[in-house]
Amino acid sequence: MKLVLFSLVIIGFCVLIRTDDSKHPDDEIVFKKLGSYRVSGSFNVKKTYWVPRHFKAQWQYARPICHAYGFDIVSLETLEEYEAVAEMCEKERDLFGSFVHVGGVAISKRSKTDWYWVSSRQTVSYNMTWQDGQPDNDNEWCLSLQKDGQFKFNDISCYGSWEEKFICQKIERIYEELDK
Ligand SMILES: [Ca+2]
Repeated sequence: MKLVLFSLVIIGFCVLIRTDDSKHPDDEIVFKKLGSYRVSGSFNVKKTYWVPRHFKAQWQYARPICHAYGFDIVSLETLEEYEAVAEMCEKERDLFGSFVHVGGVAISKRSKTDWYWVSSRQTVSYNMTWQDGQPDNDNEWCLSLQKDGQFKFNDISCYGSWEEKFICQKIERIYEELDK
């Protein structure tokens, strides 16, 4: 009888530990593939885009999390790519809260007319589609897409911004094309 009780206590303890472990903040984040895009001007490079299914983070943590999973934070290099990704977000609208963070920052804190992508270090070279009244606040130097009607740009705080979904990217070569 004592042995049975002892075994039950041990089993209960193990179950308790397992339960605690599953709530650990380092639990693996599951990403959903948002879609893919063939890089214009290139016939053998495409990008795939990934969004955490259930996890949200402030802007400052998005890139390190992308890196931890073998991705980088998304860069929307051309108007065509922005439009393609905005359309992908639209199709998965329910995945997102009010915003989805992307990897753009202002070049200078004195001016918010020029922006660049942290993962490619390329300047944004097209007319960005901003939500009404954006960019606005002086302490907002990082980019997010705001889901308000369409997914359009809004400048947000890099540190202490809202916890939101974010888009990671992976650049892949299309080997089938290379073999032809
Ligand atoms: Ca803003």
